[in-house]
Amino acid sequence: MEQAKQDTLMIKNATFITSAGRVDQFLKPQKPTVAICGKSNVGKSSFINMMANRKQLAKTSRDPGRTRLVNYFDFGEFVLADLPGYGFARVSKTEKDKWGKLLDAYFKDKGNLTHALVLVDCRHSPTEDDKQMMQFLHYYTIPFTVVLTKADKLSKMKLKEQIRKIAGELYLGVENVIATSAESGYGKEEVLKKLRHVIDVANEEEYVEEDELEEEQE
Ligand SMILES: Nc1nc2c(ncn2[C@@H]2O[C@H](COP(=O)(O)OP(=O)(O)OP(=O)(O)O)[C@@H](O)[C@H]2O)c(=O)[nH]1
Ligand SMILES: [Mg+2]
Repeated sequence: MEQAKQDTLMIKNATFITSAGRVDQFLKPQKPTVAICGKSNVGKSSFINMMANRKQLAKTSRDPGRTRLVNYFDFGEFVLADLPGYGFARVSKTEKDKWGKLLDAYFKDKGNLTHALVLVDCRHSPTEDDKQMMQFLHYYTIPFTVVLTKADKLSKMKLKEQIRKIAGELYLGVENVIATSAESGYGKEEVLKKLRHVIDVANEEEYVEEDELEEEQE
């Protein structure tokens, strides 16, 4: 009998794989890959640590713009790619262009990239950079979910209001916006459920492609 499908994802032993600072260093993971994107200092590394249940898997800092590489992590059923943060005012134009090119190249050759989580601070409206990021994802047809960070900074009431407001500003339904807190672990379950679904869909698509290939060969 077929085993009942789990409705949530279990993350047991998340480990760091490698960093890539150049296009020729990008990995081509066999597993479904989930990219984490967001402004510098929004809480990407903290979010990754929360999901992994490890304090220091991804380096966090008070000094924004630290992560300038694509950092890959093995999360068991999927690979997580931590993308360099954008929108940091204090970096030079050349540096910004470099990041833009790196991100562009990353999405263009998307391989097994099946979903992106775009992190946005729950206290603020999405910036122009955030919106551009989402246009990028639309352009490369990469489905995404908006993950609001630092939910512990707002009251329950205010948070609910912000979820509606931010979803509206991005023309998204509220079901595509998940509020989280790396401090308290709030929202982690909801993200795990979303990822469970995303990974199941990616794996099913892969089976379909394999079946089609077999039919062609017959
Ligand atoms: N209160 C609160 N603070 C948070 C949360 N998540 C992150 N922070 C803080 O926000 C700051 C930035 O967090 P990081 O996780 O390093 O952010 P990042 O997006 O990885 O930053 P870069 O890699 O520099 O782009 C740190 O001081 C964190 O402690 C959260 O859920 N709640
Ligand atoms: Mg970081």
